[in-house]
Amino acid sequence: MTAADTIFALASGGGRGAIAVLRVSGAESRGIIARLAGGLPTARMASLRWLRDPTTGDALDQALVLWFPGPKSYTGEDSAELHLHGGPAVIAAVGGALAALGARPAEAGEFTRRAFLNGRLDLTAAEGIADLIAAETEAQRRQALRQADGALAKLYGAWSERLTRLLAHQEAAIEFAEDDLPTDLGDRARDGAATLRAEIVAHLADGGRGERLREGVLVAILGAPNAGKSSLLNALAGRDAAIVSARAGTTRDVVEVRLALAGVPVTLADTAGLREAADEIEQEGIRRAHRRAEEADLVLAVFAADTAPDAETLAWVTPGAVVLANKVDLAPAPGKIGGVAPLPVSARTGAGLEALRTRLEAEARRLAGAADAAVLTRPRHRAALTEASAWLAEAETALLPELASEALRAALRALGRLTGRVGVEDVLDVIFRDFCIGK
Ligand SMILES: Nc1nc2c(ncn2[C@@H]2O[C@H](COP(=O)(O)OP(=O)(O)O)[C@@H](O)[C@H]2O)c(=O)[nH]1
Ligand SMILES: [Mg+2]
Repeated sequence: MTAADTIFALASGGGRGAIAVLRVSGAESRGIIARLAGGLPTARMASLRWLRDPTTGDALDQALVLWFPGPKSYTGEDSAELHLHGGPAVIAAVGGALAALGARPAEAGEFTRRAFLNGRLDLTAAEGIADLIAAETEAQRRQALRQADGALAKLYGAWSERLTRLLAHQEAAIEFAEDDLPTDLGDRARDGAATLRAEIVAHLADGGRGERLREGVLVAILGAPNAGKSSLLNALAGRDAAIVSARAGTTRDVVEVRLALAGVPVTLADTAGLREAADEIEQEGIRRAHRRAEEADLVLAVFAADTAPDAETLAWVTPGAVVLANKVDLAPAPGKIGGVAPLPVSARTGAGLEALRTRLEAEARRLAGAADAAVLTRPRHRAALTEASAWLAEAETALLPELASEALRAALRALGRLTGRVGVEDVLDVIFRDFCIGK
C-alpha cells in the first residue's frame, strides 16, 4: 500500500443507478486506461468508448471516459473517470479489469489524501469536502462549500505568511544585532505579533457557530408531566414521534427527532416530565432529562397554562431559555413565568405554533447561522488557533529576543498543523478516516 500505487474506486453511491462512476488515479493510469478503452481519449473531454477485457478482448461495457492528466487533476496525478452503466455486474467486471491491469482498490479518503499530499488543497479544504458530502441542510452545504473552496485555507495561509515574515525579522534582529540594520526590527516583530493575535482572538470569538452548524444544534424540551411536551415535539416534527397520553409519566426515555430550522440541523429532544417519581424507571428518565438539558444548546421550558408553574421546570427558566405556555385553549397564558413572558401555544389547536417555529428558527440562526465570513468548523481548528495565539502572547512579552523567536516559531508550527504544512503525519489518519471510499 504505497502512494505510488495506482488506485481505483467506485465514486458514485452503491446500488443500481443509471450511471456508476469509477475513478482511477496514479502513475499507471495512462497505460491502464489506454488498454482498457482502446487508446487514451482527449484530455478533459467526454469520450464514448467500448471498455474491453485486457486478456480476452470481450466487451465489458460502453462508457464515457474522461482522462485528466496530472498535475491539473483532482489528485494531482494522472487520473480518469469511467462513467459506466450503473449495475453491480458492470461495476464488478470493469473493476476486475482494472485490478488485472495493475490498479488496486482505494482506501477511504485516499483520493483526497493524495490531493493533499500533492499540494492541490490544504487540510481545511479537504475537511470541507468531507463536510460537503455529509451536509444535510442548506446552511451546512453553504458552510462546507466555502471551506472546500479554500476560505479557511486562504485565511490561515495568509496568517502563516505574515508570521513567517515576523519570525524572519526577529531572527534578523538577533543575527545582525551589531550590523547597521534598522534597530527596531525586534519591536516591529512584537507589534506584528500583537496585531496578528488580535485577529486570531476575534476569529475565535465566534460563539462556536461554525462547529455547531457542522454538528447540529441540540434543543431539549423540559416541563412537568402532562404539560404537553410530547405533543409539541410531534407538532414540530410533523409526525407522531413520541407517545402522547393523558397519563402522567408516559415519556420515560429521551425521544429525539432531527429537523432543519432555517437551514440548520436541529435535534429536538423530548424528555420525561420533571417531578418526584417513585418509579425507578421514571427516576432514570428524569435523570436523563436533566443530563440532556445540561448538554443542550437551547432549553424549551414547557408549562401548562391551566396549571400553576412547577418548581422543577422553573429552575430551568434562564434568560437564554424559550418559555412556553401550552394548552392556551384551556386557560389564558400568564403574563410572566419565572420573570419571562411565555409564548402562548396550543399543541391541540395549533395556535401559536407558527410563532414558536419562527422563534426557534431565529434561535437556530443565532446559535449556528452560517456567517458570510470564514468560520472555523472543528475543535481541531479551535485548539490550534488557541495554541498559536498563546505563543504569540508569549512572543510579545518575551524578555529575550531568542525567546521571542522561539515563541513565534511555535506559533507558526501550530498554524502549520492546522493547514497541514508541518508535523501532521499523526492527524492525517484521523482526518481522512472520515472520508468515504472513492473520495
Ligand atoms: N387541551 C389541550 N390538551 C393538550 C395540549 N397539549 C397536550 N395536551 C394533552 O395533554 C396530555 C399530555 O400531553 P403530552 O404531550 O403527553 O404531555 P407530556 O407529558 O408533557 O409529554 C395529553 O392528553 C394531550 O392530549 C393542548 O394544547 N391543549
Ligand atoms: Mg411526554
